[in-house]
Amino acid sequence: MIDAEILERHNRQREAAHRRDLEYLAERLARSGIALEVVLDELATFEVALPTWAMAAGGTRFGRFPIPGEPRTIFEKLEDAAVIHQLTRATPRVSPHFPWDVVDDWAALRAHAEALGLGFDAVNSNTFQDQPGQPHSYKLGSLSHADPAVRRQAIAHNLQVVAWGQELGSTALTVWLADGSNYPGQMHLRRSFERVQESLAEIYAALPEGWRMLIEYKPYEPAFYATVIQDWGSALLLAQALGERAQCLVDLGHHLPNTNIELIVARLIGVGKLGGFHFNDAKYGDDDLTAGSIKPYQLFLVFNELVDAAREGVPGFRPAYMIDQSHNVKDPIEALLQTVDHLQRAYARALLVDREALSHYQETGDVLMAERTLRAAFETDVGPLVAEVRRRRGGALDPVLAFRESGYRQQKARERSTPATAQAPGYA
Ligand code: LRH
Ligand code: MN
Ligand code: MN
Repeated sequence: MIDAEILERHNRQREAAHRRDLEYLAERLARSGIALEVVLDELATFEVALPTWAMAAGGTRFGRFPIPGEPRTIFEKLEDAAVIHQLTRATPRVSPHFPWDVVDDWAALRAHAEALGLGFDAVNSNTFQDQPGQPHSYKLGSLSHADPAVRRQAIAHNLQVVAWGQELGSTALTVWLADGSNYPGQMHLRRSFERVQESLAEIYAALPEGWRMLIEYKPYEPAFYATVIQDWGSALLLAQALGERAQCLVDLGHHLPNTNIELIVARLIGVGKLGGFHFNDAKYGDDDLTAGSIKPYQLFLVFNELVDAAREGVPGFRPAYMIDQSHNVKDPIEALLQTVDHLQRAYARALLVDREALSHYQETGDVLMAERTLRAAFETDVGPLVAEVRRRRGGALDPVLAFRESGYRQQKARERSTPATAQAPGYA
């Protein structure tokens, strides 16, 4: 991890300016009747899980550009995750993806994570690629496949992933399926959905006590004509058919352009089926860009729904916050540090919304003032709030700069000299 002295020096150099910025913000908030300490306390509760598959340089189907010092194993990915947690104090868990993450010694991995102060979030299964030595191919589907033998193999893999998750203390299984068809006629549209439901029911029935199943939808890719779990409606039907412990996972990149994602979030909260998020951002499709980099207002509006539900105390509301990104051109650690900051800013802004006023304007039909209430929160510079929460918890005032000052990547480039094998969607 990063030398404590480097981190202290980083914070010391910025402390005076930070204090002035924070005092100014505190004064501004006080004028609107908002107590700084209350917001800071709520902001400090925000945690988001890091995906193991985003720790090394990602790629597209056209190529991948490895960077020196990227992690090669789940052990090394945890080391990098620990640095992100050290600087942000907001990422205490990692979400593994199997079999991309290869583990021979579970006790050693558990001990390694514990020594680094990390735990594990939802485990992800992968039936969208064939694995060496497996008897059946997923080319034409997995849990939806017409051949029961393929479905059995895919179910067995999911059960295996749950067993591995138990080794790590995880309590959720995320299922995303590439199942679908590229051409009309290729797949029976109704039957394929029924088969997914039956297969998921077998996995659901075998979930250990206290586990949740998170069902992730996506409109297209790699199935370009029809995807079996293509939208939140399909995911919701499955979650409702399976039972209370099955919920929907919203990956922000898994919507067609202009979809109102905050409305979907509100609908899912309304029926107790918002299971969690894969945070990222997109301009066109499943772009897996840094959360908040393209549509920061949308991210804020999503958090606005989350804060609204939390304030109201909606029963059973406890979405799992996770990141799902691919870092093709940024250093993955820096991109993730930036992502966590963006997420915290969106959350902080949502915490500043004057909900009483908003509700009044909604009830009285004052459209302009209702919108203005949201924008007032969105336009507040919450940088000092987010920095202060990090500082109080022992993190960095400016995580990206602290990371650069530490020379961590250069040191890893010396230590991790053999290249990593790429494991992420999109390329061989
Ligand atoms: C599919 C997806 C899903 C996978 C991950 C690698 O596009 O979002 O979450 O598990 O990418
Ligand atoms: Mn995802
Ligand atoms: Mn995706």
